[in-house]
Amino acid sequence: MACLNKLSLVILSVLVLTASLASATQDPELKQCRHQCKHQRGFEEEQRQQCEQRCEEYIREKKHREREEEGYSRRSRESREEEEEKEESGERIEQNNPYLFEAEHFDTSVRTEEGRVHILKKFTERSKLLKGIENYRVGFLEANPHAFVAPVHFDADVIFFVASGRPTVTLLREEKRETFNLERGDVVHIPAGTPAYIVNRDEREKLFIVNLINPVYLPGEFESFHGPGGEDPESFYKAFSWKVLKAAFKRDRDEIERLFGQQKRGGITKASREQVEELSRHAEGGGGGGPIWPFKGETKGPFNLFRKHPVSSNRYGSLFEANTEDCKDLEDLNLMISFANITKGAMIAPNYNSKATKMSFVVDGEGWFEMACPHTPSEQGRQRGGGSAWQGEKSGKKFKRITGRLRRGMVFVVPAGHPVTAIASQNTNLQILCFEVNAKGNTRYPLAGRKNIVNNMDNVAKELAFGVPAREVERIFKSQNEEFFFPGPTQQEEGGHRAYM
Ligand SMILES: *[C@@H]1O[C@H](CO)[C@@H](O)[C@H](O)[C@H]1NC(C)=O
Ligand SMILES: [Cu+2]
Repeated sequence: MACLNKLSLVILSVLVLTASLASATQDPELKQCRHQCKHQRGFEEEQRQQCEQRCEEYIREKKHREREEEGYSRRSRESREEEEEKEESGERIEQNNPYLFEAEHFDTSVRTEEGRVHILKKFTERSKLLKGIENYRVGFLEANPHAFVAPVHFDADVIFFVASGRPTVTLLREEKRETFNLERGDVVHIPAGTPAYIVNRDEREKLFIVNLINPVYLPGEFESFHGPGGEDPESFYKAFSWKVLKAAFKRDRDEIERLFGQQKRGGITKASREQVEELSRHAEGGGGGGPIWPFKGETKGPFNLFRKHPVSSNRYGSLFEANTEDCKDLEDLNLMISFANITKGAMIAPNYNSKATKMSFVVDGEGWFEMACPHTPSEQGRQRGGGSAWQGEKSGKKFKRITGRLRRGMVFVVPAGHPVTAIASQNTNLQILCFEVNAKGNTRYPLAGRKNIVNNMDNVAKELAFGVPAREVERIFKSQNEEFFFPGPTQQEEGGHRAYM
């Protein structure tokens, strides 16, 4: 008892002490808290572990609180009630769904008054099923008008997609400096180790950049390295000894100390109008000003996804795509980037990727997705519309329906071969950016609509596969004439039960 009291006292003082140190970067609080647990005199191993556990719980709680306050993950009361209702009715659709991620699955890597960076945790922390994309991370940067993102390099290849705002990105490549004035829809590759800085030259619009990160050293893990700067973000120059710095710069310690002691405002700060103008003046132009699509092979540098003709478009939506044949950077990274703009109330054709695994980021809007997954054991059939022949009672193989509501800021993963569809809500377009890895030679197979796989089958094969005359197969598979975007399910068609939206 006495021992427990002592333990909680220590923890309390650790927390109070560290709470005052709370700052933006990769949770110094947690580090500090753990450190103190480790070096607490008279702690047994077990007590130490308990202490560390409490640290983690505290940080988790703190993060949760921060996000709640921010309203980033705020759900309307209504949708929560719906969810509960669904749970009661036994359909626990969003639970144990290892493919869907929301605010609580992101870590904060930078947060200042001018902006923030959040990175999704390593995929394999969530589920072994995501091992195939272990070496990729997804994140986003949000920053105010005229915000400046401090010079940094990563031990990772980074792909930026500009969802809003007008960033000027400068890359320091060997002896050359390359500056690009980017706009919505621009995609740029920052090769591993390349120092880069960004300013949002828009006066009114927030900058929102979605990024894909491909670490080059530790699988699935990467670090940011700030050199030019001071104390916050801390400069890596300061890790060297004074005698080394003095020799390297040929200046005395005082001067060096002064230079690296100034900047304390954090990784994202505010620039003045003049500074923004100066930074963007010598730009080479962004993807918008670049070569006209389609450009082949040798092209490097930014390009704009929306300047290319959509690969599919009708009144129900548009699909933009850049693949490994369009651009050298994408070829090198074996990556495809696509953007689906699904009109409100519409849906994307159920389809699957032959080789590529897709990490989808909801840039705007609401809706839901459904995916067939053979990897998790199917629960006893389905409550609704039960006893469907699709479920194939007799075969051992069962597909589980993976589904989840989608909102701005959420991520979902679609592994290769998995049939999937997404549906926009009745109120807003659903806009999804997809990073598709292992993209070389990928084919997208539609499962419904004009070009679906069944239409392409021999009549005899249709009869054998379905056990009915080919005509009857065609009645179903030739009825939908649209190609890739269709009118979505409506509430009436849902057959009496409540629609998700
Ligand atoms: C998505 O489509 C709507 C029209 O349905 C359009 O107003 C909007 O600009 C499109 N968004 C993008 C990013 O292309
Ligand atoms: Cu699966």
